[in-house]
Amino acid sequence: MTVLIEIKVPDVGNVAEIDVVEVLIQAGDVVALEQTVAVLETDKASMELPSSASGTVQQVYIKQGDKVSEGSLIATVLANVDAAVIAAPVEQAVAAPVVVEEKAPTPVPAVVKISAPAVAVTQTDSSKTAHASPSVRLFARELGVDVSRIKTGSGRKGRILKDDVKNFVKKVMAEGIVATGAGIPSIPAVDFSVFGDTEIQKLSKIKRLTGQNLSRVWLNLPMVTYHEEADITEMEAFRNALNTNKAKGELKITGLMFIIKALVAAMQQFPNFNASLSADGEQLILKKYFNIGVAVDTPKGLVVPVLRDVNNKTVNELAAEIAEKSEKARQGKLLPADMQGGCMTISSLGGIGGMAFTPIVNAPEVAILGVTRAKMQPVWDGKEFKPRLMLPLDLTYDHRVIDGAEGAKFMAAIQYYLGDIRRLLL
Ligand code: CAO
Repeated sequence: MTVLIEIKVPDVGNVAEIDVVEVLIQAGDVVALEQTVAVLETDKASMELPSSASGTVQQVYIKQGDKVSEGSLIATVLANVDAAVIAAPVEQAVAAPVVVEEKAPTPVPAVVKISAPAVAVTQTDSSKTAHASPSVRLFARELGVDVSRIKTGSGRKGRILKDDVKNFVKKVMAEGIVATGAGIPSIPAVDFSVFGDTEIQKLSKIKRLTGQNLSRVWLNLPMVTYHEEADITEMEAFRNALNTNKAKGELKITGLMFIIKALVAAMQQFPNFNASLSADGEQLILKKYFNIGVAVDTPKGLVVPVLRDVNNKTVNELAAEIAEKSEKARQGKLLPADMQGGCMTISSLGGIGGMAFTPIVNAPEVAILGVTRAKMQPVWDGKEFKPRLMLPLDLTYDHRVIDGAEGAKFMAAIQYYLGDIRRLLL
């Protein structure tokens, strides 16, 4: 025997007007018991209206945007009594809907705030028009997601499903981490054209990658920069003598080659500088090889070719290798392998100028040596001022690995070797 069952709006507690947010059935559809047939919403609550029988929808009496009240007819379902399971007497075929309390906007969960700054975490009015069921809305609210920001869902007719909310969060987290490093608030966008003419230039790939890497290091490493000067008067005299004796076309020696040698000698004395922290921060990996990265300025941005086994190379060999690699770098011909395996990096701005700066560690290395322009200065020797060529040095280190005293001693060692480069032979 078949019976016609009426699905009506149940008692939702003295509410005169209930909005029909969504109608999920149409005449001819086969519905199952408890299947959601419509989504209704009041000022305070949102509910999925379940079917009180299984059978074929004969007629639907509402459409999206309608206003209904308790007892309004939603649809009729033709049910076979033998086969159908009827949840309530036909007269009151209005099984209690799942009511989801519409609370005040969910407070921002801390985890979402940290990892996904770009997500609007407050419930906005526009979210009410999003095509999602109350349970999905509730789920989204719990994650601090404004469902209206999910443009289309993967459900029927673009309906937003739980998986769509999850995917949205994953995407925003990934973007947030890349863009801002650790979920810190991003810099607001400004329309500069309001203030005058502007031109948009795309960042080079090197600049974009360097930027991401530097932000990552900046956010992960507690860094300290220690400044010192080395007296390179004698070293400079030796270097000039070397260069004067060079034949035309032979590579000139710059101070950088001696600085690299002095740095490696100091690293041999202080092995913690030739190390990396394990990813979990629990162990120090000490390296037995001495590869030094040299920051090279190129038209497309900063690159760091690595000079290998510097401890076994002569100053002339280093000069040739730096010339070759910096040329390759400027022509954009360095291979990834040329830039891997560094133990410490030198960033020398001495050819340009400067008094001091704070270089950023090229992690997972634990320290970087910055160099700026050497200058003749009056230096007090205990009896009188003498003109000395002083080279400013800046040592930035990862304070989780290197403590202040060790940093100062390491710098003193570099100073010592540069003060008299014959000490490098000892
Ligand atoms: N004090 C005084 N003079 C210096 C000096 C210093 N600290 N360092 C270099 N000079 C002089 C050199 O002796 C050379 O003089 P001459 O022309 O009279 O021979 C001149 O400056 C140019 O040197 P250079 O920079 O070409 O050579 P270098 O060996 O010192 O450096 C390289 C090579 C590849 C490191 C450099 O060319 C370079 O690219 N530096 C930029 C690195 C950089 O951008 N760092 C910033 C990183 S943080 O954003």
